[in-house]
Amino acid sequence: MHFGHLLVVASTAVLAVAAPSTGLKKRVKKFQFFGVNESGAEFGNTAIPGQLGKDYTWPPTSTIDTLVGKGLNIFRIPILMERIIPTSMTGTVNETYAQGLQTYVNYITGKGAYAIVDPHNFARYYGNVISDYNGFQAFWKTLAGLYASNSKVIFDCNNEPHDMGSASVPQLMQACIDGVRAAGATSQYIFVEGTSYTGAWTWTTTSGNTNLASLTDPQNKIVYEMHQYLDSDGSGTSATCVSSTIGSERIKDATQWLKTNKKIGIIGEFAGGANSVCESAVTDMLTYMDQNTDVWLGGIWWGGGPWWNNYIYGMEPPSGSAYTAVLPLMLPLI
Ligand SMILES: *[C@@H]1O[C@H](CO)[C@@H](O)[C@H](O)[C@H]1NC(C)=O
Ligand SMILES: CC(=O)N[C@H]1CO[C@H](CO)[C@@H](O)[C@@H]1O
Repeated sequence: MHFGHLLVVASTAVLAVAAPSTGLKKRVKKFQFFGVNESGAEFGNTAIPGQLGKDYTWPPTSTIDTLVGKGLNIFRIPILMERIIPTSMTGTVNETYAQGLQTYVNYITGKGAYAIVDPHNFARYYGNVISDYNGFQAFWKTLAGLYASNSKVIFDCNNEPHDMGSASVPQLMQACIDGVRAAGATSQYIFVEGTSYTGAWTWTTTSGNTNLASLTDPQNKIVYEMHQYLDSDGSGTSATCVSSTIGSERIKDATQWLKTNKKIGIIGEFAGGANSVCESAVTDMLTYMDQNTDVWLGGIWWGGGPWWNNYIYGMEPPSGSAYTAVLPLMLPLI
C-alpha cells in the first residue's frame, strides 16, 4: 500500500475492550508462511526520530498471541531506517528504537514464529532515493548484525521501491544481501522487493524486476517478495475489488516468472475489503497460490496494528473488519 497520508489515532478505549472468544479454528498449514504485517513503528514518518507512544508504537504482543493461536507464523514489522540508524547509513543504531525492535522481535521468535525486519522506506533515506550502495550495504551489515544468531528473523531489504530507475533496483538489493551475509547472518531468509511498489501484476513488464533474477546469495535463501492488492489501481486504498477472480489473474504472470527462473516468492502484502466480491477474490488468489506452492511460500496480510482504527483491511483482534470477516474464510485455505 502506498498512499501518503495516514490517520494516526492514538489508542482509545476501544482497544482496552477484552477480546471475545471468536471460536476460529486454526489454519490448515498449506503454506510454509502465513501471517500479518504489524504496523506501528513506522508511523509518524514526518517525526524523526519521533517519540515512542506519541509518534510511533510497537504493536501489542497480545495480538501475536492471538494470531499464533490461529496458526499464523510470520509477522512483518515495518520500521524506519532513519529511526534505527539515524545519522548516516554507515552510522550506529539508536539504542532506544533498536531495543524496542529487539524486544518485539524476540517476543515473536520466542513463540516459534518468524519476524520480518522491514525497513519501510520505499528505497529512500531521508527522502532521497538511495544511490549509495556501499552505505546501504553498511546499513544492512549493522542491522542484520543484531540478529545474526536468530534464524527465525527474516531480512526484508526495503519496502516498495518506486520511481528510481530500473538499473538501480538489482544493485540496491544485492547490496542488502551482501551486507546481511557480511554480518555473519547466514541462516536467515532474505526477502527482496522490486520497483513499481513490488507489484506482482506488473512484475514481468518491469525490467528492473525481471533483472532481479540475477541476484546472488551464497546461502541461496533469497525470496522474491511481491505485493498484490485487488482494488482497481492495485494500490490497496479501496475496499472495492475489481472482480471475484482478480487475485489469480493478477499473479499469474509472476507465478510463471518464478517457475521459469526457478525462484521462490511470497505475497508480502495483500488485502481486500470485508465484502463478498473481495472475499471471493481473496480466496480465489489463495486457492491459485495453493496450486502453485512450488513457488509461493505464503502470504502476509496488510495489515494489523493498534493505530489503524476502523481500517478497511484491519486485521487487529478483536474487532478489525478483516479479523472478524476475512480471516475465518482464509484459515481453511492457508
Ligand atoms: C533515539 O530514538 C528515540 C525515539 O525512539 C529518541 O527519543 C531519541 O532522541 C533518539 N536518540 C538519539 C541520540 O537520536
Ligand atoms: C506501503 C505502505 O505501507 N503504505 C502505508 C501504510 O502504512 C504506513 C504506516 O503504517 C505508511 O507509512 C505507508 O505509507
